[in-house]
Amino acid sequence: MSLKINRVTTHPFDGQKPGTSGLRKRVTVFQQPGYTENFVQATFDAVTLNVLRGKKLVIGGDGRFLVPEVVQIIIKMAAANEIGRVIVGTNGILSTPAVSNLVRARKAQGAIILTASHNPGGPEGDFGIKYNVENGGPAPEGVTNLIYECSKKIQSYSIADIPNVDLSKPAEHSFGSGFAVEVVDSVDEYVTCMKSLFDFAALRAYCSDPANKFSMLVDCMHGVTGPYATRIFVNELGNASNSVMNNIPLPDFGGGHPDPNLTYAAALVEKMKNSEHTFGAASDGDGDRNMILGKKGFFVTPSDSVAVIAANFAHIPYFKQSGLKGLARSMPTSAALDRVAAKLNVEFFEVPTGWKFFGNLMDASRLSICGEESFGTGSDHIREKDGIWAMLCWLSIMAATNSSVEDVLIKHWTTFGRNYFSRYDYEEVDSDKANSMVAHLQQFVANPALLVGKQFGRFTVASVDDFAYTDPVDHSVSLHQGIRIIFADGSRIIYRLSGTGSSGATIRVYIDSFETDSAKLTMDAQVALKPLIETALELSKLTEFTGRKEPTVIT
Ligand code: G16
Repeated sequence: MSLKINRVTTHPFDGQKPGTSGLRKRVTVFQQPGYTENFVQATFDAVTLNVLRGKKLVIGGDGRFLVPEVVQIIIKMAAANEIGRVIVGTNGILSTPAVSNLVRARKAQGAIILTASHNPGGPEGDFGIKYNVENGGPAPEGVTNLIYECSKKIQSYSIADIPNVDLSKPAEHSFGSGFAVEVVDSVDEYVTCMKSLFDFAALRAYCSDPANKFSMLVDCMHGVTGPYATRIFVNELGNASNSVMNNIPLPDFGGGHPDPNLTYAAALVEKMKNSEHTFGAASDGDGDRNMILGKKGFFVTPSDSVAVIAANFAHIPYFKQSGLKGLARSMPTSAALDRVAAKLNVEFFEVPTGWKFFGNLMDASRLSICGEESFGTGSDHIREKDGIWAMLCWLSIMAATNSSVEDVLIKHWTTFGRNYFSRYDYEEVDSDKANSMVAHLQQFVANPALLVGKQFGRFTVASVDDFAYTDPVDHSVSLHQGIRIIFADGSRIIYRLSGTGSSGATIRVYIDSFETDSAKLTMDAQVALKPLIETALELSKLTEFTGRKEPTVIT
């Protein structure tokens, strides 16, 4: 029996251009009649004909407001667009890493992820839709550009006349002759994957041995990771049930901002300061970001975290077996990882901001571990960054070396030197003002002689450019990925506009400075970087252009 398909007339909406990671807008924007359907149809138009027709599509969301309704819409539109099978998590919930894993484990041809990541949720918050390709990673720019082109030309969308599917428990639902919906447990396949990468028995022994005085606290920030963290850290590794906090996913994340950094995960930092927990961690709304803390809230920057994981790769069974193929970081991420790559003598890549840029390198077997300053760390086990994976890496290193987080990091700095790093975010700046500031900085790119050779305290400008990247695998070129002022000693100031905000512009200023003096390895980063931060603000005239005196977030 064939399904009844309705073809609904529509008109294009402005601005359906995917950003750094999918289309992210206010919930109220997605609630406009036809807005969500248009973007989903544009996605299918861009990819179904040659990729998805008759094949498998994974759908999962981070549990935020609007996910249940949009999952049902996508299922009906998938049926109408002749997709063969939809694999969806229970209640439509899957973390972003779990989606990536499912695509790969089940050999699906693509996925739609419903998340605005770390952006707040609820009726007044943000929503997002992102398309991932058959390697399990975010669609490359060629695909997202095509989706945008389709969104500008759309005249109608197709939706099947089928009832809402019961997503409350794992089951198989068939419709007509060629369409099925498979509801799967949201956590099972992901746990299987983690067990294949880490030695769970050794980790359980480490966590539960009183001699180690180990105690952990993971803040799920009411995002999607609650059920994953509880299953892994409590049920599998035997930690106390209160080792996981805010572990019930909520549509509005409990009114919080589910971004695991020192500002928005302040509750965890406070609890760590006032307790004897030896390991702290937080993850974001969709479970791909992570923050690592040691005793009393000792902070590990994401740039250091990926460098430490890479330097200790042999303590992680997956890498011990498969070896280390190569390392990579996004351009604004500190150069701590570069030093590890040089020491281990493995290939190293610097890519633009955006996890999608790592996928090609992994598919070409040239990349094992990568990370970004934006609290993203991951490996080629999947094609998304993976918060819980990063926590398990740290646990594995602590268990294998019987060291605290602080000891691991200080030993790393002593061996490699320390890259002091900080990022200043100015959120929801008026877009015209932000663009004027960028135009001002572009003068230096156009005419580097204005700055090159100039001295700012102990820093001499060596070069100025606007970062461009040529993918070593498919040779695609990505221009305008951030303005860099590079100093003679390798220190850097970088300016970028975020591609993940939902209103106005977010200006990001990144500061990276290398220190080898053993007496200066454990300074407060803000103190160590003060002169360079002041130079960054002076050169950009940020306050003059935007009126902002203080950043919204400092990491
Ligand atoms: C996304 C991307 C990351 C990127 C981050 C910040 O993360 O996947 O690769 O680093 O945004 O991007 P921007 O600086 O443009 O805001 P997520 O966790 O938001 O999906």
